[in-house]
Amino acid sequence: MSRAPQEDPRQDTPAISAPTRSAAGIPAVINSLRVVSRQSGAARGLATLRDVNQKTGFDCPGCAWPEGKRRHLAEFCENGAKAVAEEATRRAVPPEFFARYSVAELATRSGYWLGQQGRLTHPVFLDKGATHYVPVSWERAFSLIAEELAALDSPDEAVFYTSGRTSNEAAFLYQLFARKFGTNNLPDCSNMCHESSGVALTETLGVGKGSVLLEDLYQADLIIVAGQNPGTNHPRMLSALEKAKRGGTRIITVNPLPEVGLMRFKNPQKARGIVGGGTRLTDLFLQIRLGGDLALFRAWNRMLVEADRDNSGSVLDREFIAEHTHGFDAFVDELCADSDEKFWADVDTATGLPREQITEALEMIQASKRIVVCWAMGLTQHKHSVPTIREVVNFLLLRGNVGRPGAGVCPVRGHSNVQGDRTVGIVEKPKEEFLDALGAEFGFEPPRHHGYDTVRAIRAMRDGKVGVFFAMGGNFVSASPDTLVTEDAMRRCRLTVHVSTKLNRSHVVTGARALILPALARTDRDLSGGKEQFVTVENSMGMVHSSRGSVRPLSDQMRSEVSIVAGLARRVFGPDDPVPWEDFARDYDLIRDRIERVIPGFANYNERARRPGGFLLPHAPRDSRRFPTATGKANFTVNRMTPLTVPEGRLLLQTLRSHDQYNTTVYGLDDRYRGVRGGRRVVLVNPEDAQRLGLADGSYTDIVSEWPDGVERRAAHYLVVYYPTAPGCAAAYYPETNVLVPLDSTAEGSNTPTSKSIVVRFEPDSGPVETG
Ligand SMILES: Nc1nc2c(c(=O)[nH]1)N[C@H]1C(S)=C(S)[C@@H](COP(=O)(O)OP(=O)(O)OC[C@H]3O[C@@H](n4cnc5c(=O)[nH]c(N)nc54)[C@H](O)[C@@H]3O)O[C@H]1N2
Ligand SMILES: Nc1nc2c(c(=O)[nH]1)N[C@H]1C(S)=C(S)[C@@H](COP(=O)(O)OP(=O)(O)OC[C@H]3O[C@@H](n4cnc5c(=O)[nH]c(N)nc54)[C@H](O)[C@@H]3O)O[C@H]1N2
Ligand SMILES: [Mo]
Repeated sequence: MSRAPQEDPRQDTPAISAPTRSAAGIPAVINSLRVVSRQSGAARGLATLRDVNQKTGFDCPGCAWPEGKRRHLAEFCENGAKAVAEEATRRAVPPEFFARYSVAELATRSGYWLGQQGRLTHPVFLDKGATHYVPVSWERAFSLIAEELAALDSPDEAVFYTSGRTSNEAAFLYQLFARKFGTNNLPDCSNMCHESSGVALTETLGVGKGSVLLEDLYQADLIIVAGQNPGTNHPRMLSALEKAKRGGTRIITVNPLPEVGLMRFKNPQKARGIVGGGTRLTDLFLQIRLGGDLALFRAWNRMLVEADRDNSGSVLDREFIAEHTHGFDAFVDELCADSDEKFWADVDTATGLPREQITEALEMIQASKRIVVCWAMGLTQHKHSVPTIREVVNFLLLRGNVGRPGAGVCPVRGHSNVQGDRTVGIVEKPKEEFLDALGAEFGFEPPRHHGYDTVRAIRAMRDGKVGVFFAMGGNFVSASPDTLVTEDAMRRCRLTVHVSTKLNRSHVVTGARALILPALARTDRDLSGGKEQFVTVENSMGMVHSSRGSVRPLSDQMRSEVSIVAGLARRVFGPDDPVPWEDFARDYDLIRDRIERVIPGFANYNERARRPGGFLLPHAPRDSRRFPTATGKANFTVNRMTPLTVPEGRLLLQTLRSHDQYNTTVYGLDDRYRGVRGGRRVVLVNPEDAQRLGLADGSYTDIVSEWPDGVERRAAHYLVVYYPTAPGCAAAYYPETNVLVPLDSTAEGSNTPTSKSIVVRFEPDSGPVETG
């Protein structure tokens, strides 16, 4: 395969200082105001910030963390402010930009540079063999797509990807379009994100979503935060944890890294937070090895079962177990099968935790009537993620910690509407009842066979089985694993289409022909059909609420995602198609009426969406301890422990987010809390490991991933940073290190790439990569 041009990693020159001691506070305020005024001009930026997450404003395009009841004038969040500033920027990428830069030239630029150019303003087209994108009309763009779709041998040769910012209304129309076209090939970012949570929770509790509300966090006696860095990725969660703490909740943090925000937090909302030393959030920090969580939860579970035996049944919630669960005996039998010696030897290897800490945590657990477990990518992106999360459920079931106040599962979702997109049908493995309802509502027979998830889509593209790749948002090329394989896969398509707000690498590593279609974003005023429209989104806790943009779009050529799908559908299905696509684009209420008829839980959608704060979707385990599983009960599961063995001279690498990025969108080159400035190619290594491996602090190295398929995966020119991570583990930023994640290394049961556990070795810095 011929490689697409790439940036030269040597232009990246990070500087390192000590990690900070607390998160947020004044530096966070200053930093975000700087970003806001640089991007949008101070006045436009501040006016926009005022509207974030207000009852009449737009939903923050940052994370999916819910808003509290009493919203502050601007519930302040540094990274929310950055997300808004990037979106509401006045910088534009007009057609002249594409006349100036060839696609090959753009491919040598970093993702950061591409994103910083500003908002996409006009539809542009790259023809076969052409060197530059040229402006194209919307009608011509739709015709080009329709022609390529019509030329496919089967609808399954088209792939329709979605990223998680798309509104419920646009997502519902988009999946309708794909299914009417004849395919369930609807991979989404969830496949790389919380899929493991969805799979594990559906199997055990019957609903693949979290079971707690904000109130539950405040009422919990204990919150366990495992595999999550909220100080950077869900900053508003820290305010909730702080509030819980003030009410007496204790917090256990499980993480290979001592993430600053979780350790100590200064609330920028409050004078107390801004001055003073901040609140100590974490009561007990368990510095676990990567992938050790299954062993940890199994250890706690075994200890609880044993304590229950010793204390004549007073430790477990026997009544709950008898009435509401299934599989308890089989679970206990397997859990207690190994000798103490064997069991604890495995726990020691997998977790690396001192036994006293596990016991200390157990005491806190036993002293707590109400427990919530929160998690994110640290639990979902491993080979054993599904069993790990099932074991978390076992842990909660043992003491009845599901379906009552102050207790439950809290998978903290990423993209601001990734949960809503799933709810309204963005899923490659749809349920029969959903397809029945969709088909009945729109008078067609939806395809029944399952479609490709993200990894399977890449394989199919690589193998020449996909002609058209269409993306509703996102940055497929950079977000996906095995970058070189994915880039090659993308280039084998006949047509690649991106509905986007900002320029990214997926626009410059393309199929034979390519289109970029500029979409309105969350912050933009949407006047589709000549009237002001609003959309709805669902947060991480199942609240659906409205979002109304207020910023004037940079060009009248930008269209809403709803009207893009509607326009394309009319062109593809022709004037006689009975679905009223134009009406939908003129009045989003009509789409909500249809969602209400197809998807349970949306009764009076239009009315309730207009209520301040929106409405809560039903969740049977949370609401009434009903568990819509195959057994009709909450299922205990058997999850055997298989500690990962890393060969001598190798480390386990996790790929994670810096403080200055939103997934593949890089806001800046600093990771303030971790003491990294001005660059991103750093690898954080435990000093003892580094010395053993002969890696000097501040030296440069190549990272080579080991996977038994004979392919060399190398990330060149990384600065070694001695850092207090768990022994045997290393960390580096996504998406630059996605080259190291083998496509076929995925989680069992969810097929999520194992972005948090890659076996790597280090080799001398190999010099610059070819850039042509
Ligand atoms: N500002 C900002 N906000 C974001 C995003 C962003 O990029 N920027 N992305 C959004 C999205 S899509 C998502 S999914 C979320 C991601 O939110 P996070 O999951 O917090 O994101 P990561 O940076 O991947 O961090 C993973 C955390 O898990 C820890 N970890 C890794 N492996 C393990 C393990 O095996 N066990 C344990 N116990 N811990 C482990 C890491 O040390 C790190 O603290 O954030 C969302 N919000
Ligand atoms: N190695 C590694 N890989 C990972 C991860 C990891 O931790 N490690 N994390 C995974 C996770 S959790 C996720 S969620 C995925 C993220 O995968 P994606 O969701 O595909 O990636 P993003 O970087 O969020 O997409 C950014 C692009 O979306 C477009 N965009 C932004 N807002 C809008 C909008 O409102 N409408 C439209 N149409 N377009 C918009 C912009 O053009 C922007 O360039 O990456 C995954 N990949
Ligand atoms: Mo995500």
